[in-house]
Amino acid sequence: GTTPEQFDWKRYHPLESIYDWLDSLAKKRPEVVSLLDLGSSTQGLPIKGVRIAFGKENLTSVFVESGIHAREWIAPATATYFIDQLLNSEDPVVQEMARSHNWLIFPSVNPDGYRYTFQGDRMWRKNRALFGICRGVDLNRNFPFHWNVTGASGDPCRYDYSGPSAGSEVETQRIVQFLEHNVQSERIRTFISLHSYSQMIMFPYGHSAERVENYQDLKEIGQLAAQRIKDVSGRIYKSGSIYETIYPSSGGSKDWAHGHLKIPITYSYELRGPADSEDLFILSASEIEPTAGEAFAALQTIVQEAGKR
Ligand code: ING
Ligand code: ZN
Repeated sequence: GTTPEQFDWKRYHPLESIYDWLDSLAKKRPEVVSLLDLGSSTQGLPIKGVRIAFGKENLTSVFVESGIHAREWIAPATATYFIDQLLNSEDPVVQEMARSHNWLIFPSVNPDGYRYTFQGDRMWRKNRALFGICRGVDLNRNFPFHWNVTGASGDPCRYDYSGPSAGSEVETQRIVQFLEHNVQSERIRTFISLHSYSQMIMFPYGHSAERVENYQDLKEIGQLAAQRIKDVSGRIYKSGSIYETIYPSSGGSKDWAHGHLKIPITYSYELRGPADSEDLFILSASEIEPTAGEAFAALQTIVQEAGKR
């Protein structure tokens, strides 16, 4: 592992290094950064994040959930990059954005799975809950909103197992409880989840073709965010609803955040995968900075545009 001083975006870091880095930020800048812990995972690991608040009152908050799928290593790397930019960027536009919102950022909401990709199977996706001879619930199929209606499996041996019941998993419950308790008090208006790979910026729903009430806004903001990425790096990201852009899938965190919690601005990123490789989840570490950089540029667009509507 690395010490917090050595933490960087030139390699992928194991869970302990990410958590040590979060701890150190809260210690170094206690007036701005507070450490959050959603509680323990199935296997007893903490689900840590940070709250970044520069002190102004009555701001709205942006919530970032990352690493729900263990093998998508670029997601926690990107979430930590967001944290670093918000705290340390010298760009006045970024500083202004950082100070005009509060930020709740959780780099690895599936810590058991993430740890297992470093110690056991690099291609593990789900959590590590045990079901007879197989393990793991796909936490992005487990949220209690139109649960298990499409694009999810009832078989614990499959990669998209939705779980024994809606919201059955400890990790899902931790996220649900935190958001239910804090959505009003923190004025959470924006919810972002980070995945890989496919180069997409998607909004709800995944469970059906039904259009959300602010479909037009989400579509336009998504297109502007994709255009921003094209301007920054030349990469082409597609934008649209989950259902129409990637595939039908139910029980995702974002369907719940929008449909149940009524958080208006909700996006999932599918970040970069390698151009050609057998394993599209294995993105070279040299691509962390460009991938996270373009994602952060798109986040600026989302936050700015959301503020206008
Ligand atoms: N893709 C996502 C998945 O869970 C997705 C797509 C995102 C579905 C958000 C629903 C909500 O399958 C990957 N690559 O994980
Ligand atoms: Zn994913």
